[in-house]
Amino acid sequence: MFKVLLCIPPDYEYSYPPLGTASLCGFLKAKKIDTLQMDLNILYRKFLLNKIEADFLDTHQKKKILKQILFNFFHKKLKDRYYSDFLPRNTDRIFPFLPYENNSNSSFYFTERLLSSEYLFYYLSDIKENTFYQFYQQEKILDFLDKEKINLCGISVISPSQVIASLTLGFLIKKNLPHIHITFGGQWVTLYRKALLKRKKFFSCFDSLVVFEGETPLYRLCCMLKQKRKYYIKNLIFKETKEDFTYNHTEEDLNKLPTPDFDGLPLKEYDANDFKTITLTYETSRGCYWARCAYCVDLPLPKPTYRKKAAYLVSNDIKKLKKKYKATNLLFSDPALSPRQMLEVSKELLKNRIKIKWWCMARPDSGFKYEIFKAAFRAGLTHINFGFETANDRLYNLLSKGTKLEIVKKVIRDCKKAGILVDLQTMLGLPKEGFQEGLNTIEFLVKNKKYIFNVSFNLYYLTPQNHIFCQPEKYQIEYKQKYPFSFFIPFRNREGLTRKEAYLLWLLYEKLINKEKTYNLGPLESIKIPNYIEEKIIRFKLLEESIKLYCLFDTKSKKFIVMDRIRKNMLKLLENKNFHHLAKEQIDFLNYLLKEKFLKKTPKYGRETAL
Ligand code: B12
Ligand code: SF4
Repeated sequence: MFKVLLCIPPDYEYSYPPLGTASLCGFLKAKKIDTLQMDLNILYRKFLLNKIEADFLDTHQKKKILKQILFNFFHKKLKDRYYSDFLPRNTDRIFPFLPYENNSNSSFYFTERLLSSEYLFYYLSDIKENTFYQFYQQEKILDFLDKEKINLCGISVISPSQVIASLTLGFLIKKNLPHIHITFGGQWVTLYRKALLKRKKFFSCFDSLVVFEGETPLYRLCCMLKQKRKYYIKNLIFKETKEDFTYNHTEEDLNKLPTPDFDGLPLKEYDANDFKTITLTYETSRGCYWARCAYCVDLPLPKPTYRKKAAYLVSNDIKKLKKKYKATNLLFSDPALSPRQMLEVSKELLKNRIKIKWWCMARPDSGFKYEIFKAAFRAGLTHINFGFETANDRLYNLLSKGTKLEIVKKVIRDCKKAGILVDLQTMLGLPKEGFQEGLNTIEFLVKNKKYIFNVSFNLYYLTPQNHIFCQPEKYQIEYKQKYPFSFFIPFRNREGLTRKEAYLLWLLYEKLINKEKTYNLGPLESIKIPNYIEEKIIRFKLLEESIKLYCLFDTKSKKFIVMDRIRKNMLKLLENKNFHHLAKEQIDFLNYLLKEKFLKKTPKYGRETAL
């Protein structure tokens, strides 16, 4: 019997089950192909969690601090390894400005550099240094593949942070179980298909690549392997293939796609889920009905055709997902849910009395009316993440956003009025954005704060294959892509804000919005560390190195805070008499404590009490 294993390699985000392999799994199973699915990303996190020595912390708490521990570990250790230069450092002039906190061996930074270095293959098979290799060995992944008699192993590479782990796995399987066909697919493979075609050496980690959408090509690949012969399949690249399928690839008819199949994924272990919630990822459309924003990061050129699934089919799928997986929540991963689709899907959910909570991403489009939001709210829509970006009509025009500030205002008010939370994705440092325009954005956000639940800021970063990347002259930017696999491309905004100015504006917003918190702290003479707060040590061991982190642990509430290098200051700080004499780092730390609710406000006296 022909058997397929689809895996999600580390390192990726842990909040939601990714939809790519689930969609492929549903498709292959509907075609009677025996298919298994495995989330190695979640397993790798467990592998790392086991390296934390702190018996006073439970798994949930360890998960919460893993990122910070890894950050510290990679920041302080591994300074004299052969790959140390590829690890991002805080002193680097590029890394601190990237919108990712990951500074480890899965960071975008490390990935793009290692991929272009002579050490790549050495690292891939370096059991002493490659933590992914160590993980696969500990998990006995080869034994599993062998025991399950897998014929085709599909690796889903969504993000650059999964690339080194994917290549390591591919290399390992090809060396030890060469009869297994390995194929890589996913957004990363598609984005870098031209660069991959030039790296024939990489084919020692896989046999084929599937670019663009994967359902039909993967099924055809299974048929081809079963027949033991080779023929031309659209979207499928072998070592000898020359075509990159940019203008000649298949796209699926969404109405013909079966319900995604999440079997095999550890649904309870994704961070958006707990013992009461099961959140799944689901799409009602592919491509974007607008598809024109110059900075678009989600859908690189060439843009996929916009296709939506009929609302009654969406509702059938959701009914099945509720029944099979006890799904309580859904993330609609459509890059931008259209007003019409939102309304039609909501009507179907209401008609069929399907109770589920969902959230989605959308553009502030004039088509969104209060009535649509109201229907969607009744159908379970809890919040919308809007691509807001800026509060300037000039920039909306320049970037082909197809909206106006007046429309944005109305959309967010209607949304809030209907009971749906408004989340605004905002960018500062856009091409040609002036300082006054940045201020306008901040002013808009502050003035409209009662309608806005959350603002997510980004300093604009240049990514491959969008209109800004393809027309640097028009957008007055300068860049040089040093590494063929880079995702963030350092650039100069010739006519716009510098990174520093953009960052300053962001800080200004934080100060204005957190005004009370920042300035009303008052004297701190009353703060004493209560005796139930204990100082504890967390140890983390990896690659024969170890680090110690200090933490304050509240033995009553079981809350803790990792302090590390600010430990000494912290102790002094809590005894300090006057807040206004504190150094900036200390103020930041205090604000952090406030944010994390380690300090509770007592408004009556305008003072803070510890924990
Ligand atoms: C929803 C979404 C999210 C959600 C949920 C993610 C999740 N767990 O599901 C949230 C908001 C949490 C998120 C977060 C991030 N995301 Co995101 N996200 C998306 C988005 C919009 C949709 C993903 C989706 O569900 N697609 C639907 C599925 C069915 O499509 P698919 O995964 O592409 O799979 C198809 C094909 O690629 C292929 N395929 C996939 N795997 C395989 C495997 C094999 C073997 C084969 C043959 C084929 C194949 O077949 C599938 C079916 O056709 C995409 C953009 C997009 N349009 O896809 C970005 C995208 C995946 N995200 C991206 C990024 C960078 C991030 C972040 C890192 C961003 C950030 N600022 O932090 C974080 C992750 C944080 C982290 N620590 O890693 C990038 C990845 C970059 C790249 N191409 O290299 C994308 C592509 C957008 C982009 N271009 O920037 N994201
Ligand atoms: S609305 Fe979103 S997905 Fe559509 S083009 Fe604009 S940025 Fe891209």
